Amino acid sequence: MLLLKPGLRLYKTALDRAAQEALRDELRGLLREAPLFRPAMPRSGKPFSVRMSNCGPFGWVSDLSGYRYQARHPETGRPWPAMPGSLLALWRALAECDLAPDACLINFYDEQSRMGPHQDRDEADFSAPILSVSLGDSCLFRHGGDSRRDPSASLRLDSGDVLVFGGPARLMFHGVDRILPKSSTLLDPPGRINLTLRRAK
Ligand code: MD3
Ligand code: FE
Repeated sequence: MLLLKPGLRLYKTALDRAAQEALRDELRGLLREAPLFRPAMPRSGKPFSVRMSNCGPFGWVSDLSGYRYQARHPETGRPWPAMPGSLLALWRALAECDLAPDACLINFYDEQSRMGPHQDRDEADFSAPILSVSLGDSCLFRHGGDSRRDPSASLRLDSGDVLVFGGPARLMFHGVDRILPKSSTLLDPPGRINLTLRRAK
């Protein structure tokens, strides 16, 4: 484990190749039940370059009316599929939190996708950490401080890496500057999947 700064822990290759393949295969089935959708920015309606889905009791969605957690897929109207047991086990092993996660956002990035700097503050309680799992192509991840103006640093995240953001890192600004195309053979079609386990409610 690498402590990058207070509250920000990096577990390099927490998932080995076999565990990455097993999770990939589980996600394939899950995304048939809850297909990726393309969210839009509140007010402007500008589409995200990332596509999303969720699993667990609640899912994060964004549309013209705002950001929120809700229990159903915005396009199918069905409840989100259950969170895979392997993800719950990862949370129990690494999150250092007694509460279970009740939401898992699934982001899919193609070669062109980005995520601009933002804070995650739609959760009811910031005492629980957020745990992120990277699969597929590597990315350059940017993390800063609690203000948009604070200096930031860039970090390469590779398939199988897990990051835990808690305590003083829970409200830091972060984003994805770019995907490194063809850096992994895990996913077909190629791209990057990021899973973020959260305590939403
Ligand atoms: C730091 N996702 O879904 S994961 C997001 O790679 C998001 O898809 C990025 O930012 C991705 O909201 C980054 C790392 C991450 C996730 C949540 C955080 C970092 C965080 C919440 C608080 C602080
Ligand atoms: Fe985020």
